[in-house]
Amino acid sequence: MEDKIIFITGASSGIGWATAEAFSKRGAQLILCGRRKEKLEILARKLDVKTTILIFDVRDKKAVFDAIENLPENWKKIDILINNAGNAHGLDPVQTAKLEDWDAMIDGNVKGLMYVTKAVLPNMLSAKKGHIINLGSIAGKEVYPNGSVYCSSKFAVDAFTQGLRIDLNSEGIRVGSVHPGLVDTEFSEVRFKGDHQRARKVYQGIDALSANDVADAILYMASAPEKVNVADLVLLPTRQANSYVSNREK
Ligand code: 8X3
Repeated sequence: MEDKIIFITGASSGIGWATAEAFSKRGAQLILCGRRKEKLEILARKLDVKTTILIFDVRDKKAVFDAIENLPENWKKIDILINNAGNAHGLDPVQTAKLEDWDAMIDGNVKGLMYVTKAVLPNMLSAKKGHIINLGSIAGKEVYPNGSVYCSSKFAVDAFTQGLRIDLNSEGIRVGSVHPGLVDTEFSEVRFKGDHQRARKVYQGIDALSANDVADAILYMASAPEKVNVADLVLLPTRQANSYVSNREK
């Protein structure tokens, strides 16, 4: 990973933060992207490698393209794009869910991921190499109650990943996705809008994955030999069989 340039969205917390740490330990140079400047600055100070920070919300198309087009020349040759930014907002049936929650999920998890990909691609195309790793979810493999729109967003990530892999097949660019099950991060705090008790309950007795576990999987995908593309990786806590079946400690 030495001297490779890695572009990570949603780097200010959770899986994005852990991924930045994991790649920094391998000597990679990091473009840390997110909405929270102070958090990214704290992360950058912690890491012992060259970093640059880009502040944008992936939902803001103009901000995404401006930030990436204006990267300094020495940061433009991105080797690996890790499309991590994304969130769940609410866990509600269609009939009572809030439209603004739907917009946030579709605009961020789907359109945002597509914008960032489209903006980074020209540099990879001219280099005739690159690697794009998308953060999907088991929510993109099976639909669960009250998750219709979050699951839709992650099904879309899965479909986009597959389509992108087909489109870029002749370009020497690897495309894959990792689909985690329960990962103990801020994810549920955001989904339940700060209802801490409800959020903690999600991870009780399940020995959930940590952000570091997912970062390790991403590092594995990125470190595989050039001829190997880890196309689709589902990562679950051992106690979780799928979205419905888990063996929670009582
Ligand atoms: C996060 C996993 O099962 O909470 O994407 O939707 S789940």
